[in-house]
Amino acid sequence: MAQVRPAERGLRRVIGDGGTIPDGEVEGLGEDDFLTLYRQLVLLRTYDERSLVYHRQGRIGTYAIFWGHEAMQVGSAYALDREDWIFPSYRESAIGLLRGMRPSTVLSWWRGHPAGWWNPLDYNVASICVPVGTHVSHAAGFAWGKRLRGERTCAIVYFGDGATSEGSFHEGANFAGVMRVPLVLFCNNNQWANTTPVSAQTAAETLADKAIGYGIPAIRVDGGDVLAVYEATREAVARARAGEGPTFIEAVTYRCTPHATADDPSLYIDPQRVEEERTRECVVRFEGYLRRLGVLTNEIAEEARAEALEAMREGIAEAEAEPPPDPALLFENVYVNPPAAFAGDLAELRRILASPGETRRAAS
Ligand SMILES: Cc1ncc(C[n+]2csc(CCOP(=O)(O)OP(=O)(O)O)c2C)c(N)n1
Ligand SMILES: [Mg+2]
Repeated sequence: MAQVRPAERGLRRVIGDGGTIPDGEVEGLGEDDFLTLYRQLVLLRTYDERSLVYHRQGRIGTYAIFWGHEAMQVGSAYALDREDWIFPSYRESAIGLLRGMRPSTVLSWWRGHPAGWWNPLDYNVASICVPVGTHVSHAAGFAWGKRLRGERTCAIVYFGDGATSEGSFHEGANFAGVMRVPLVLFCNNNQWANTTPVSAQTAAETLADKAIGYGIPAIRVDGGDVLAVYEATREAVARARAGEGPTFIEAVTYRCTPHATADDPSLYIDPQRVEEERTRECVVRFEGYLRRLGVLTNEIAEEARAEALEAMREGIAEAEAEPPPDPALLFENVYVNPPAAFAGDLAELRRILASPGETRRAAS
């Protein structure tokens, strides 16, 4: 019977604190892996910090900040093979960068521009899912299909603590459990769903407990520890490939930023808690680990940051150089035989876009 093993009720961790908690090791990881993980963390961190600036400069739209979530994304993605599939939520919007996607593509997505749509087959990364939790059942069905075809591929689906209250999460998890689907259910428990704390989200002791009801084994891990996340996901992937079915990973962290750029958490979050949590953020923790090992030098750290900044400069320039999209896109690919009214609506939209002053007058 599936269970959260007693040892898993606490959080797995590998990275110590440089003091009383000693550093652990992950079997099979060498210096090159460490530096790749480090560069990936810095790339995502830089993506996130620059995106906040671009938002404030009016260059991208509303943006879901993932500062502090990088270790969960990098550590888990590193445990996958290139052919494995990733189903991201809006919180993992830039995870495609770890598969070679250009920053301009993701920035275009946040600009609401069609250049931000990609062909999932190019990266084995599905579209970013904005509805909370609906992609859990998509991922379960997809991974089941892979199994039916006899492929060794597995899939990972990312979702938050709030998503575990959604019907589609439960449908997907139940289906995955019953059909022994090769799926990793990766829950980013950042302890907030918009303004709702996890204490008001569920009466369950842990989110991992929810998996047990579906016969899915669960692992609880420190979400700020990139190595512990990697190790947990590697185990889950091995189970999936061995035909043992899905695993639920509850990665626990704390959201130190607004939910998104449209949110003001000062209305509902204790700022002192946030300050404390920020001192334990995931990039600095991994840096400490690497420095204690003697693997990271100032030069490598500066080079990684400079490369990531350059990629972002190029990315925003490329995204802004895209010509405006054709408004006809709003009407295309919806119906095989579009209703007659669409033609008139599109003409009206073109007229409004051609004279924005008139739109403002009409709206006021
Ligand atoms: C089906 C659905 N309901 C509500 C929303 C509005 N909404 C967007 S994000 C969010 C909170 C989700 O929290 P969580 O699942 O913990 O993920 P996090 O944002 O913390 O990563 C809500 C309610 C939505 N996008 N989709
Ligand atoms: Mg959350």
